[in-house]
Amino acid sequence: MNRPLRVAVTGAAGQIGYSLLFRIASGEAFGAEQPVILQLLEITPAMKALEGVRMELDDCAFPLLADVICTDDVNVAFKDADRVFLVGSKPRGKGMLRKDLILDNGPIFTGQGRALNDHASEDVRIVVVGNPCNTNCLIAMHHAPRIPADRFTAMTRLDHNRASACLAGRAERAVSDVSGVTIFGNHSATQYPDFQNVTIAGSSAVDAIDDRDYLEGEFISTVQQRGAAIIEARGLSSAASAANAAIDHMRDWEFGTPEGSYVSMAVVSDGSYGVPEGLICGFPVRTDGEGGWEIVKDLELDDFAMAKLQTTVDELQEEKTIVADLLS
Ligand code: NAX
Repeated sequence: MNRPLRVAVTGAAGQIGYSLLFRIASGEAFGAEQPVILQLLEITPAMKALEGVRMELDDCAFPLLADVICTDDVNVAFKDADRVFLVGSKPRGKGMLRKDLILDNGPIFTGQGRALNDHASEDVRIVVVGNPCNTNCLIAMHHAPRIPADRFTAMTRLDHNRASACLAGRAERAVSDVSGVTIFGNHSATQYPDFQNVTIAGSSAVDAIDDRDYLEGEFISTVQQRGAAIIEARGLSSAASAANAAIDHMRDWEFGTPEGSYVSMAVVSDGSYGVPEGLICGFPVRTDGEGGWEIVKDLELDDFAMAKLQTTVDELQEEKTIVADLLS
């Protein structure tokens, strides 16, 4: 057996946490041979609920779960952390725009960035889920100068999975037939789900679906608005699907994307596709299974796609301006 990985999860007593922890403990993110120690962070008033979650984890008797640490101290939660899911923050409520959250949630990531800087392991890998996840990731990264920028990522995988399911449904094919989806930009209603480089069962999605108006209109808006549609239907934001996407994100980072394929991750921009350097932006990303990743740079984006990309990048810049005080 390998040395246990220390996996920190913030907001562990929340609804995403409740779907996420059990799947990490069962080996779905880091493999069936990899023991884990869960280091769970909550705010003090939620510690009792977190204790209940720990009891349920105990009751599963997961063979890979070496220990569970529950704490309201960020320095304890991030001590020697190898993998980190930053989920804890306030979710978007009904009728609330994601952007309204920025001023509430941004400061959480200042403190957590510093604690990661001080305590996380050398090979730490971080995914930010809590919204607005791109900008929260930027804030955490800024406050953790010891940690290489490529260790910080934000989650656009839920949008990626939504887009894949949507295209498969429209083409009346299996989701496994769909490849080459990318969510460009911000995890928000401005994101650009690229369909131009998608293939469905080996054919271009544009040919397979043969309805450009649908692809440029309803497809994009359905993916962009899916989070709001879930809130409208459930009265709560996406939870099980978000946890599933977080598992997908970390698993693909851990084990590598298959030869020739890529997934959607928000990572620090190196200027690819004209996105200003330093922004945390959704890109097509290939991972090497050793912790490394690269942005796939050769996708063809026409004028329509580039205009959509510009809109979402403008929003990321705007969010960066809103949190300028937290980045100084
Ligand atoms: P919940 O309100 O159910 O859980 C959040 C938990 O975080 C709570 O238990 C709360 O006590 C805890 N928390 C708050 N501040 C904290 C802090 N400073 N340190 C540690 N814990 C803290 O929300 P949930 O539905 O689990 O959503 C969590 C976050 O994920 C929200 O910001 C939500 O908007 C975001 N989402 C992101 C998605 C993505 O694709 N990137 C999709 C799903 C989700 O909307």
